[in-house]
Formats: sequence, C-alpha cells, structure tokens
Amino acid sequence: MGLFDGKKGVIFGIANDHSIAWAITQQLAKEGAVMGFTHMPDKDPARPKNENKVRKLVDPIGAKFVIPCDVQSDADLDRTFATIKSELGQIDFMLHAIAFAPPADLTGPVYNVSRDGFKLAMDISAYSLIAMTGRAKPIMNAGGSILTLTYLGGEIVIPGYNLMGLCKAALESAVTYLASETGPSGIRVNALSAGPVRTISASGVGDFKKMLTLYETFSPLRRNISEEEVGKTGMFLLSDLSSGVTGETLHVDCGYHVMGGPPLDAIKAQAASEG
Ligand code: 0WD
Repeated sequence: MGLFDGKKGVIFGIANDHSIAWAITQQLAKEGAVMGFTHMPDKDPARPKNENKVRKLVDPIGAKFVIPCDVQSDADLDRTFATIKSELGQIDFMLHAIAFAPPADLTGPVYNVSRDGFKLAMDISAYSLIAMTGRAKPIMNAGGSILTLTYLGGEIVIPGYNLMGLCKAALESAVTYLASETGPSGIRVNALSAGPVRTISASGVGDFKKMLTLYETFSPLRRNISEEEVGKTGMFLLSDLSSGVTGETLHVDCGYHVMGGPPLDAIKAQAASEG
C-alpha cells in the first residue's frame, strides 16, 4: 500500500535529473502516484531538447502525459489545465517548482533592477502560482494539496539572492492568501523552503559554492540537505500525512534558518585559521 495509491496529480518544473521537482516526483512515484508533467516549451519543435530531458525521466515511471507549458502564457495554462482535466479528471495534488529572473537583474544590487526584469521575475516566479491555483481549484478533490518551492532569501536578506528574494516574499505571501481562500474547499496550499541544492536555477544565484560552505558551517546539523530529503518532505506536504497543515512555509535546510549568528565552533575555527 502506497500513500498515493489512487491519487493523481500534476508536476510543473522538472528541467533535468537534478531538479527539485524530480526529487519530489521520485518519492511520489514510490508511493503509487499517477502523474502528468509539463516542461518549458522547446524553441525548435524539430529538436525537442526540453521535452526529451523530461520524457527520459518520467516515461519509465508511467507518465500520463508530458506537455509544454510556459507559465507566462494564459493560453498555455488554459490548454494545460484542459489536458489535465481530460487525461486525469479530478486531481489530488499539484507541484509548482518554477522560478526565473533575468541574469542581469539577478546579480544585483536590487536598487538597479529594471522594471521589465522585475515584472518578468515576479510573473514567472510568483504570479504563476496564483494563475495555476485558480485553474487547479475547480478540478481538485477536497483533501487536495498544492505545493510550491521557496528559499529563506524571501524572509531575510541572503546576499546574492537579490531580486529572487523579492519574488519569494511575494510567493510566500501568496501561499497564505491562497490557503485561506481554498481551505473552505478542503484544498491546502504550502511552501517548502529548501536549503541550497545544486540545480540549473541555483547556478544563477550568487556564489553557490560559498553558500554550500556556509550551510555546512552554520546550520545546526552542520551539513547541507540532500535532494532526497527535499523529495521526502515534498511528498509529505502533498500527502494526507500533512492533512492539517496549510498556509505554511516549512524549512528543509538542516535548521539554518533559526541561526541568528555563527556557531561558536565556527568562530573558534576562523580565529585559529587566522593565527
Ligand atoms: O538551491 C536550490 N536549487 C533551491 C531552489 C533552494 C530553494 C528553492 N528553490 C526553488 C527554485 O527557486 C524554484 O522555485 O525550487 C524551485 C525549483 O528550482 P530548481 O529545481 O532548483 O531548478 P530547475 O531544475 O532549474 O527548475 C526550475 C524550472 C526551470 O528550469 P530552467 O533551468 O529551464 O530555467 O522552472 C521552469 C523551468 O523548467 N521554468 C518555467 N516553466 C514554465 N514556464 C518557466 C516558464 N516561463 N521558467 C522557468
């Protein structure tokens, strides 16, 4: 018996085998979930690179469909949700693991962010959850669960996270309002705030290597999270095990978010290395 036996849902945001959405998908598949997938539309349909990358992963686990969807396009979203309805009928869960900001605007400082860069980043990284939730609600069963991915840089300043921090703040606020609005229909909306995971998106954010070292040195568990840990907690939040949890941002970051300053052993090690 799997936790997702008889449950159906849709996954947005697999780019490749390092994607957080793939880590969560693997856990859902283990528990018996039936799933459909979207991918970024390919620029040249004759060379479907994005589609092929996703198909290679999800065809072996019995994907019900693999379709392109640019979340910036209302027409794409309408077509995607029509497919979800025709292929799956009513659904039980939806994963939103999507973010983007133009590299020139992401490098900061925030006071130099362009108007167009701001609009684009907010549209893809925050508004898309709102657009998707509005379309998912009518086809989601009571007891359904919607999950998005966020990062601590939406709550406090993480140098290098810059414009994406503003997007995550909007996203986390959207989670609370959406949860309050969908709750009466029995639908939950939560965010998983992950520590750094080496993915394509992460490579655009600050100095990623330094970020990993920071977590190893500062976090209560003195290490970084594994993709499997994000996968398991993502599965938990999409499952009935978390049936009383909504409007929540749950941190999967080895406890990094609770630290107000460096641990004493890190300060001593630094002092020793400086002689
Ligand atoms: O350390 C990390 N990797 C963390 C990631 C820590 C905490 C949170 N997150 C978040 C990200 O901000 C994002 O919301 O997790 C989510 C998933 O990100 P990921 O798994 O790190 O990154 P990736 O594998 O690149 O997936 C994000 C995908 C895009 O990938 P690419 O690399 O092609 O930009 O978002 C999708 C796309 O597949 N995406 C879109 N999908 C539809 N329409 C669009 C769009 N317009 N833009 C990007």
